[in-house]
Amino acid sequence: MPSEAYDDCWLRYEPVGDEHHDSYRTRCANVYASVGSPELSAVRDELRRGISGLLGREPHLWQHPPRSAAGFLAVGTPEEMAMIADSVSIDRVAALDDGGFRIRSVEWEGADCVVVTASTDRGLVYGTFHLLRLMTNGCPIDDLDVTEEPANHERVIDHWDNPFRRSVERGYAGPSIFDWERLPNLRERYVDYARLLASVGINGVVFNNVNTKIPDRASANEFVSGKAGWQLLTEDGLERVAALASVFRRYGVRPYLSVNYAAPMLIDDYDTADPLDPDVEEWWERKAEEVYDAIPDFGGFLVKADSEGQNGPYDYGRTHAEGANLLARALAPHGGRVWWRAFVYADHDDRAVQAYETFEPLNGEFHDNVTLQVKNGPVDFQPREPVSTLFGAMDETDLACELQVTQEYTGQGVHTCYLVPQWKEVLDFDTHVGGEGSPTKNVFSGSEGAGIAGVGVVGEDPTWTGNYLSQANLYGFGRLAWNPDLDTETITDEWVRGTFGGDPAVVDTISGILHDSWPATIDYETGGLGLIHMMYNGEARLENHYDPSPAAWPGYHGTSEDGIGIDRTSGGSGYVDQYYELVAEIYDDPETCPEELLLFFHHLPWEYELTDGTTVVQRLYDNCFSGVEMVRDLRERWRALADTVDDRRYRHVAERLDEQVVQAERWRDTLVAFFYEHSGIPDEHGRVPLAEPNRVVPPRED
Ligand code: GCV
Repeated sequence: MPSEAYDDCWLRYEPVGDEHHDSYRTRCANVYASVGSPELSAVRDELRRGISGLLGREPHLWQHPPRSAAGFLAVGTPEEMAMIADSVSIDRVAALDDGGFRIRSVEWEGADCVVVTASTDRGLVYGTFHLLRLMTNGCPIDDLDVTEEPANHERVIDHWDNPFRRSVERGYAGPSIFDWERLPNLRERYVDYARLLASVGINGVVFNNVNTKIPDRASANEFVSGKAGWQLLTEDGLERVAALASVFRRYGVRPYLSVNYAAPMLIDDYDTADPLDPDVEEWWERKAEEVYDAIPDFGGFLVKADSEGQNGPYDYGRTHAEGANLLARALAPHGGRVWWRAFVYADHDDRAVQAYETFEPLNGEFHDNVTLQVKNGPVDFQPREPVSTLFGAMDETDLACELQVTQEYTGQGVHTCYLVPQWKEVLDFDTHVGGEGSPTKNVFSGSEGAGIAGVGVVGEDPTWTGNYLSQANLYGFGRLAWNPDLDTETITDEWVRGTFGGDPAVVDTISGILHDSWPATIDYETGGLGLIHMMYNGEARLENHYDPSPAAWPGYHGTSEDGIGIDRTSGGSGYVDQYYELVAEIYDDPETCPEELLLFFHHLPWEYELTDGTTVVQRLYDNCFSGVEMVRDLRERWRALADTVDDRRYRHVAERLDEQVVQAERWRDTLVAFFYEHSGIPDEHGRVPLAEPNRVVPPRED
């Protein structure tokens, strides 16, 4: 454990086995690495740490090729290191995208070497982490010929951390790791966080919550008073941001801030923040200059506008494009970008239709340095939703896909719920924009201003994520943002080996647990047919999104005596028509709509027959029961690791799985009682209690 007693996650660098030890030692015990930039000092630090751990001996670091050694590792650009220019095609390296790298095993003047090269220093950071990952995973390195480039230009983590108060909205791993009171004093933990992010290719971090103004509602983890997010835009705030940025810069991670749309009023007492007001325009221009004077590599602003109580252009009767373009103009001279969130909804009967109705008419109206950031589904990070219709609708706008790494609706810091399979489903979904074979991932890869954003998960907890197994979600998010074509099995295997070592029984068991955890959660939290928001909401203080309470949100799942589900067909809310025609046709008909989304798109009678003849209500019962069985099984599988996983992590996960079983049973019992009460149809297998009140289940007090 590092000095501050928190986990190393997947960067444990445990000693490698005998199989590759000699070859790793020949090629990596001596390191000839370029010096100069902050990134290069990070490379050298990581090699020291990684190779010491893997080979049990600190490497020799050289500033010239170590001619006496039988082999060595060379890290640098061809321009700076002649030995590298001799070993790789310079043109090929020069053609790599920012962040891309090449790794080659070569013989140089009789020595067995590995070369890690790139056209940028950031690429050298990624290449170094990649090589260390290969060694961690026990891959041979005598014949390497790897070329990698990130598929997505921007790969950003959005913290919902409330500065100064150090609370984290929807965070389940303790207080924020960012200690703004003490900044510009730095902590070792910032370095280790930057290492974790860079090791999986993340290149941007938004330090503060999109809710920059504390909403009137005071929900569970955000009611401490104090300075607010917008105060980071002051001189004092920027000094602190600049200090934090200096750590992340070493790892190629650019800093961003969430800003409040009414910042001119909040900070400088302006009486308007109207995007068409020249004084407001000038204020933002000045502010952008101040920001870039303090932080030259600043990435840009993230904005939640006109949503859930945050200020926005609607306050002045302006559109979202007018609103975003104001900030874009201010940032453009500095190379900055506005990330404008599409999470806007109000009182529409069907919230799912609203983002499209708001933003599709603005397609083509945003400036080039605006990215529209769209949540993966049309509602809000539910265990399963269809893919947002906006991904098929904004061909003249740079888009980013927002995924939620923190498990707001999927069991928070307690439940094991591995989200990589969910994200793969989103990324591989065929939007049919431009014909068949147009997966979502193509919509935001390739273009300079597009990318992937993940809502952050880490906190001050020693585990970082509140549950050791949830670390896999942060890892998987980064790996998928880098390369959405990676398959789930590869990502899982890498994470387990880096985190728990290469014992085949451990790798198989933990990979299997992760693999089965998302389907289990869907089953016990929703019944598996596309229902959403079955959890507790209630009064704001208790809006915990954790406990089951289907009666609390009737409008979201359409439960009635005659059936269940929401009619979003052409004849219903019309949401389905926002998809491309071929997709719309499939979802519009209950006979062709995939079963897992059936009740998201259709309100169906309880006894509607599914393809295999089972009725809707019976399938809901069955899925709720099988979800719990699966969680029990996950717990048994974990228990089999009692003697192989270290005690601390074994007990931590075992306790959470015990609690997950209890919670899954609560979910099951609440949901099946609710289905029974409204349908009046008993479970064929007699498992559902026959009389339960229709009630809002209050959250547990503990
Ligand atoms: C940051 C949901 C969450 C809120 C979050 C919001 C958003 O409503 O419950 O906590 O606010 O999404 O994404 O802006």
